[in-house]
Amino acid sequence: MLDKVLIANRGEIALRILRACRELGIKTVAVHSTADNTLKHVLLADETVCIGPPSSKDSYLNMPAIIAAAEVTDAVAIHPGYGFLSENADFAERVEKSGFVFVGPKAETIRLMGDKVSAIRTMKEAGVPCVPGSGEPLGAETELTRKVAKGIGYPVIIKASGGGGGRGMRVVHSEAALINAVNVTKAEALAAFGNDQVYMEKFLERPRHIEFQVVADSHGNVVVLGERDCSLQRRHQKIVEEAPAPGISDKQRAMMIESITAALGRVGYRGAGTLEFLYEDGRFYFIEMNTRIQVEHPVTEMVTGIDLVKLQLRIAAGEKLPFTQQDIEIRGHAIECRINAEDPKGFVPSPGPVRLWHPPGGPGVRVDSHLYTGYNVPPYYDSLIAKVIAHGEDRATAIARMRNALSEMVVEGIKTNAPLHQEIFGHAAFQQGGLDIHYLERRLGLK
Ligand code: MV4
Repeated sequence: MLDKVLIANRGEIALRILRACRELGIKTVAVHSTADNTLKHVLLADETVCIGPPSSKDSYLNMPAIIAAAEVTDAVAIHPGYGFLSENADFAERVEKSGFVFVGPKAETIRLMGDKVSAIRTMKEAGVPCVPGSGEPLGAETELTRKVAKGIGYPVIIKASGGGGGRGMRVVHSEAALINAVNVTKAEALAAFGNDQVYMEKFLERPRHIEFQVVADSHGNVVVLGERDCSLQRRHQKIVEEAPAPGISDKQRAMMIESITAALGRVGYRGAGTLEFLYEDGRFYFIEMNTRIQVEHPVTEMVTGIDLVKLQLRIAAGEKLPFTQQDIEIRGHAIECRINAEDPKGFVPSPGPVRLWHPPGGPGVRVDSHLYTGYNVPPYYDSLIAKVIAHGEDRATAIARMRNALSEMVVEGIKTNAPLHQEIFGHAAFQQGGLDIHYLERRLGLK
């Protein structure tokens, strides 16, 4: 097993990684900004290194500072968590060239999936269903671009190949607007990602967002751990996630697992990863792949009984997966609420001192949080302060447990979005399941 791991992140995921390390007998190094010396995992870590001022670009995104911290502490591996440098292929490469293990895929795989055109090509070639689209970058010949759009049928969406997660996209409803939209998206993509490649897809109007969790070891074994429905979101920020996705049949899941396994075997995938799909009218369409552990990984852990972060560390240490696809069983249903430090009216961040923190509990309830009474939520980073996860034998039980959990949770001193969650769970539409990605924004707009 790895001797010592440097945790290149903060907040709840840094604590989650620290706990996994402890279980495996791995020593821990916490790196943190000057605003974060009272973070719970920093207080618990075996060693700590301050890597810079509060601004992320000078601390959690500061590659030389992080690699230097690994050098002075004799860490053998770096876990990037999510966000920050987790999907930065140059960072993964520098980590490995400096002699450390990057807890994640090879740099070349991160690069392949970071380029959306090459990710889609890879999946399509292996038989993973993709959105009807250009299949390649749009060239300078406007006549051809018009022809491609006509073939797909309007509305279409223009996406930056270097984008993802909702950045660098533009919907086009008519041929009259097409070429200008392509040019504007290209210009924006060049400015934002240093890459002006764009591609075209059919725009799906009311899809759900369903993603498949995968794990693969460095010996060629790939296992798919089912799917999550993450459709409840606002401005590309997920709010509620659940597993399994309501209404997906075992047969359909099995077909998806087969093609995904083939695709990841072909690219020699290693580590944990997520394939994102849009799901509309009973069909899946691949859109992009994330090569990191995700915020919502606990719902998959609850229904499979597998600790994904420990597994990431085992894979990084060169171990084989301790199970096969046939061993995987989806047990019951799990739902996660992201609790953010923000005013539920207007979604304005609400940092500051936590006067009182009472996490919820009870059967099937899990709380992933770095909060403690007296902790001060800094204003510099994202506002996620806790994830409340409820598991039950079926979806109704998971919802009932989540409503109990939310009602007994106490956070004083800062505002949170818990009231928004309570409201969502009280709605018949949510209880029915299968809402599309625009549901929450439609509802918030109506109010
Ligand atoms: C789409 C789409 C409709 N049709 N692609 C946004 C985030 C990025 N991962 C892909 N996104 C979308 N791609 C086609 N062809 C609608 C979205 C989209 C979306 C997707 C998932 C979750 C939330 C979303 C919110 C708005 C738009």
